[in-house]
Order: sequence, then structure tokens, then C-alpha cells
Amino acid sequence: MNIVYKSSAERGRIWRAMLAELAPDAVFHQWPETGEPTAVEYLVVWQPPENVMQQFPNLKVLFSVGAGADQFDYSALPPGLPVVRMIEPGLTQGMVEYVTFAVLGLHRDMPCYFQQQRTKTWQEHPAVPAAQRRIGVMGLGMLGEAVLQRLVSFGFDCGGWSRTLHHLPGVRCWAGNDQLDAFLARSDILVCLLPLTDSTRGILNARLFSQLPAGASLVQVGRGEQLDHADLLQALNSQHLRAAVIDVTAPEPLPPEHPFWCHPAIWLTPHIASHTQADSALVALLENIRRFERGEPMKGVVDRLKGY
Ligand code: NDP
Ligand code: OXD
Repeated sequence: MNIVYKSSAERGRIWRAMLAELAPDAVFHQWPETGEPTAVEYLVVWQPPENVMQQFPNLKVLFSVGAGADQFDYSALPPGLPVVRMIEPGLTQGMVEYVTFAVLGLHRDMPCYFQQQRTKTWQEHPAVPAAQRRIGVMGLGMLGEAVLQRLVSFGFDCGGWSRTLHHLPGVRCWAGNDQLDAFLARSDILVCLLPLTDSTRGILNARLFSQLPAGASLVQVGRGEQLDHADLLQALNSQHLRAAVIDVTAPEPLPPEHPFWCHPAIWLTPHIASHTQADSALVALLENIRRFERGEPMKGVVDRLKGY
């Protein structure tokens, strides 16, 4: 197998060493080194190089190094070229940790208490039992399901929303645009784990916020383009929403004057909710390449019609 890898140099260094053990016959090039371009079969990237098919005319599979694959210009890729996103346990674990941290922080009113600390205010607020806190996760894919599994274990009242109906233990599920408002109406803490598509761009907007219960909070870990910043600020400033934990924004990074940086009800992190872990991701990548070479279905193939 002939692989070109174009992403974090540190991960590439680890992959090269691991490949020597796990797949000694593999030819591994770390961008900008590519070897003979016509020999390249598998390209693993976050951002592909320009004119990817002209550069690598015999490419067999394009792998995203991340869980999302919205960064690709599909019009520049031949329809038959499989595009595969990353499904690997390290990435899932990172997201479970981040969302659990965010949900627990919001559940226990931490943005308010951190703000009180800054003003030297010693004031207690009523605590809500987990069973009475309704969590709603938008997107029940690899990450949303794993997150919900963990949140259920805290005893939260958990709900989930997706395009097609899912059945998850301990989670009440809704599906499709027709059921979105019913799902939102019972989501005290809303977590967005949707992929970026034409249907989800701008979905976190004033209309959606108005459907949430008064005092609800948001955890945004999907993609920046899903969130309308002005609408979120309006919902927070009017105190319809209580707080927001935001990991992804458009643009990234936000400019220094952007109000999110200093807003007392916003926790902002620089797109770090989860990262592809070098060791577990290489195992997943090799497994997918071997599946492809045996003519078996790969895990995480993007459905270009659905857009994810
Ligand atoms: P999956 O493709 O496994 O799951 C996507 C889920 O979203 C599915 O349940 C799908 O529904 C649902 N969905 C898609 N479109 C719609 C829609 N229009 N209406 C309702 N539901 C919809 O994705 P992952 O769980 O692997 O990842 C989700 C996203 O998380 C990634 O695309 C990426 O943007 C983001 N991410 C962010 C990271 C960060 O660090 N902040 C790290 C990793 C990922 P159905 O099941 O019915 O198809
Ligand atoms: C991803 C991400 O998609 O880090 O993996 O956002």
C-alpha cells in the first residue's frame, strides 16, 4: 500500500514508526514528500492539496484525518472516489470527555459561579438533580451516541435527535425536522454534534433558541458554520439562554474584538473538544485499507448525497 499523509507532523512521525511494525510493506510519505505521484493509492489529509486528482491520478481512497469530512470540495473529486472520515476510539473518547465536562459544568451552574468568583460574590443557587435535567443531543452518530451513553450513566434525562429515528437505551429519540421542536422543548442543555451540511448550516439560530426552555444552555461541538453568533448573543443577553460552551466557530480563530472572548456566559475553547489519536487512528486506518483491498465495505465512507 502506498500512502501519502498530509497533516500534523508529529502524528506523521508516530505513524511512520508504527507502520514499520504493523505494515512493514507499506510505503509511507509525509507531505510535502510524495514519492512517485502516480504510485500513490491512499491520501490521508485534513486539507487536501490543490488539484488532488491531477497530482495523484491513481488515487483509490481519500481519507479525512478527522471525524468531519466537510472540508473537501467534492466537485473536484471524481464521483467514484471513496471519501472516508475517521472513526477511531481515541477521537470518540476525547469527545465524550469534553461534552461530559461541559454538560456537568452547565448542570452545576459553573459559568455563573466562575463569574461570581471574579466579583467576590458568595452566593448559592438551587441545584437541580440530574434526573430532572433534560439533555438533548443533536446528531446521533458515532460521537453523539457515545456521548449519550456516558450522560445516561449520570442519571440525566436524555434525549437525542437525528435525521432518521434511532433507538438507544435510556434515551428518548426524535427524528427529522417535524420532530425538532418537540425535542428542543425538553432540552435544558442542548449539545450540537451534527456534521456540517446544507441542512445544518446555520441551524443554531434565533428560531431554534426560541424553542428551547427558558434558562437552557448550549454546547456547540459540531462545526462553526452551524451557529449564528448574533442570535446566540441575543439569546444570552436577553437571558432566555443561561450559558454556552463553544468549541467551534466561524471563523477560527475569532478576531480579538469578537464578543465571545469576554462574554460572562460563554466558555470558549479553540476547537479542542477532540482530536484524532495517532496510535488508535493508525490501527483504524490500516483496518479500513485492508477492508478496501479485500473488497469489503470500509467504516466511515461519506455518503455524498446526504453530505456526511
Ligand atoms: P456521524 O456522521 O457519525 O453522525 C452524524 C449524525 O448527525 C447522524 O446521527 C445523522 O443522522 C445526524 N444528522 C445529519 N444531518 C442531520 C440533519 N439534517 N438533521 C438531523 N440529524 C442529522 O458524525 P460523528 O458523530 O462522527 O461526528 C459529528 C460531527 O462532530 C462531525 O461531523 C464534526 O463536525 C464534529 N466533530 C467536532 C470535533 C471537535 O473537536 N469539535 C471533533 C470531531 C468531530 P442519521 O443517524 O439519521 O444519519
Ligand atoms: C474532526 C475535528 O472532525 O477535529 O475530527 O473537528
